Amino acid sequence: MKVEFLGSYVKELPQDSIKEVVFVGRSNVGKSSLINMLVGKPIAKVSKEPGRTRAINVFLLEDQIKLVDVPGYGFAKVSKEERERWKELMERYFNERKDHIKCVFVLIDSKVGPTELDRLMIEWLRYKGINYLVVLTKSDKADQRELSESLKELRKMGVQEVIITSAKEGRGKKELLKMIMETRSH
Ligand SMILES: Nc1nc2c(ncn2[C@@H]2O[C@H](COP(=O)(O)OP(=O)(O)OP(=O)(O)O)[C@@H](O)[C@H]2O)c(=O)[nH]1
Ligand SMILES: [Mg+2]
Repeated sequence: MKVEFLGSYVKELPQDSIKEVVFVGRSNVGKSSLINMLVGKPIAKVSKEPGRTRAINVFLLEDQIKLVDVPGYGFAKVSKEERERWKELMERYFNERKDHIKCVFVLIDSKVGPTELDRLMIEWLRYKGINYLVVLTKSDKADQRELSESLKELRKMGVQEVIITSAKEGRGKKELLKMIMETRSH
């Protein structure tokens, strides 16, 4: 799979009109790992400590669609200023890139289930009218009961369609890639 690093953005945002899909979610939920699993190489930095990714990192897949890795939310040890900066960057990103964003993948830990911040994220995307899809991560770490519980919680929030993934085991790769590649031409 052809993949290319296009850049890291902390202030200025991309100006092109290439379609993109975005990976959002709690810090440490597995955004960068999932991108690496999908493209088959360690192109996005995976951190041992949460809250490391401070910039928006952009990758171009097959010369056609961009994968966007954004900084995670909900990391307790982040200062108030940092949180404000994150919020400002995200709002600007979604406002400026709205027309180019084909889908936002909202990553949620299979074992933990949706947190309050995930709820807010989904509410906000609905309010903005941005297309999104919930992706459960790290399924290898959750047992059947935990997985069902997470799915139940999501259904309560009105989320019916979910893709279950594990970056470690490659679960969900085909399904998600198919979705991304189908997205590119619309
Ligand atoms: N067991 C298991 N561990 C995973 C999986 N995906 C990610 N991890 C681990 O979870 C930790 C965080 O992964 P990242 O991919 O850096 O998470 P992130 O969401 O990009 O984190 P930030 O950039 O800090 O927001 C790392 O230690 C990964 O090795 C998975 O599918 N299974
Ligand atoms: Mg990351």
